[in-house]
Amino acid sequence: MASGSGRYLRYLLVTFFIFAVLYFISSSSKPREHLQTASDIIREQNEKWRGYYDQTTAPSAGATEGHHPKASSQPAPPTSPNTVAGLPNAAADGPRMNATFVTLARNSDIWEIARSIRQVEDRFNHRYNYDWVFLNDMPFDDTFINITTSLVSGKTKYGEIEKEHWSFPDFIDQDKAKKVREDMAARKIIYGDSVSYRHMCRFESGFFFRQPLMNEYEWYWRVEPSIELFCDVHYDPFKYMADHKKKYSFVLSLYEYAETVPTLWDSVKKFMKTHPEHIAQDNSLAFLSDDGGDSYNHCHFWSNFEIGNLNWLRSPAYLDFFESLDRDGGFFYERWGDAPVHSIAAGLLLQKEEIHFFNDIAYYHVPFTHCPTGEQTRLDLKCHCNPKDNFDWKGYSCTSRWFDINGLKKPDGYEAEMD
Ligand SMILES: Nc1nc2c(ncn2[C@@H]2O[C@H](COP(=O)(O)OP(=O)(O)OP(=O)(O)O)[C@@H](O)[C@H]2O)c(=O)[nH]1
Ligand SMILES: [Mg+2]
Repeated sequence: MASGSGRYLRYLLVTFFIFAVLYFISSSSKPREHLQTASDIIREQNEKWRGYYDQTTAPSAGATEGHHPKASSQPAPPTSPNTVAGLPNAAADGPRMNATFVTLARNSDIWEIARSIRQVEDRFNHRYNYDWVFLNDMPFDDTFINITTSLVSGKTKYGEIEKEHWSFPDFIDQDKAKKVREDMAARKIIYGDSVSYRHMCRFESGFFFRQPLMNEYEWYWRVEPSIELFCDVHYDPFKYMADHKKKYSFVLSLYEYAETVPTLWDSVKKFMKTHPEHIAQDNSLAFLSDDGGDSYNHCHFWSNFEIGNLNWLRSPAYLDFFESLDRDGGFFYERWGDAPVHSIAAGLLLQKEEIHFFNDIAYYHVPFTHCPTGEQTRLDLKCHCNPKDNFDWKGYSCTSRWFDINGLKKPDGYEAEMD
C-alpha cells in the first residue's frame, strides 16, 4: 500500500511539472510577440502626440478665439512654467535700505499678528526679505517666536522692554492718575481705565525707536495685529522715503477723541515757546490747527501704520519734544495717544515735504480702510478692497485737509467716495 501510494505521488509530481513547464513557455512567449525596440516605443508615442496636436490645434468648424481644445482621451501635454511676463520677480533687484518692520505685541496677540505678517509678506516682503523686530513688556513665549519666525522672510528679533520704558515715571502722582482712570471709566472713554494702554502709548511715543534692537536700523515700518494690506506693493517704500527725503508717512488720518487729550495742545504750545529752534520753517501747523496755532483741531495721522525714519525720532528735536510732553504728565493724567504725539511732532518739527501720504498702500485697521482712489491703480496693484470703504474723503478724515494745505491735487474720482 505504501509503495502504491508513493508511485501515485510520483505521477502527480511529474504531471504538475509538465503543466508548469508548458505554462511558463506559453506565458513568456506572449509578450515576446509585442516586444518592441526603444525606437518603436518612441515612434508610437510620437504618433499619439501628433494626433493630439492635430486634433486640438486644427481650426474646426465654428471655432472661435478662446475656445478650449476639445476633450480628448489622449494624455494631456506636459505643463510648462508660467511665463514671467506680468508677474513680479521672485526677489526684487536693487539695494536694500537699513530697515525693519517693528511690532509691539503680547504673546496673546500671536494669531492676530500672524495674519498681519502673512499679508505683509504676501503683498510685499517676500520679495524684499526685510527683518522684523518684535517688542514686548514680557518675555515672548515659544509659540510666538516659532510662528512669527516661520512667517517672516527676513530675520526676526525679539526684545524685552526694560521696566523704565514701561512703568510710571517717579514724577507721576499715582493717586491722581488712578482718579483719572476711574473718572474716564465712568465716562466710558475708550481704554480710559487702562494702565497698560497708557504704558503702550507712552512707549510708542518715546521709546520704541531707542530699544537696543532698533538702534541697528535707520527705517521702520510699524505693523499691528489684525491689519490688512489690500494691494501689492511693487516697490520698496523704504527706498522711496530715502530717495525723496521723507521722514514720516501715513495712509489714514482722522480726528482724535477730544476727551483723551484736553491739555495736549497747551503742552505743545509750551514746547514751541521753549524750543523755537526745533520748529521747522515750512511746517504743517495748518494741518493741526485752524486758528494759527491757538488751538488743536485734533487731526492726526493714524500711527498704527507708519513708515518712518528712526534717526528723526532719535534726534534732539524729537527727544526734547517727547521729554517736554512726558514731564507734563498727560500720558497718565489724561490718555494721550502716540498717534497725536507723533503727528504733532511730524507736523511741527518736519518740513511739509518730509511727510508722505502713501495712496498706493491699501490698509485696514479696525474700523477704517484706506483703499486707493483711482480704478487703474487698484487694478494694477491687484487690490481686493472695496473703494466704497475708502475713508480718505469722508467727513471724519483729515486727509482732504492734508491735500489742501499742501496744494496737492486730489486723485480723480475722489468726489464719488465722499459719502
Ligand atoms: N506687549 C504689549 N503690547 C501691547 C499691550 N497693549 C497693546 N499692545 C500692542 O500695542 C499695539 C497697539 O495696541 P492696540 O490694542 O492695537 O491699540 P489700538 O490700535 O489703539 O486699539 P485696537 O482698536 O484695539 O487695535 C498693538 O501692536 C498691541 O499688540 C501690552 O500691554 N503689552
Ligand atoms: Mg491696534
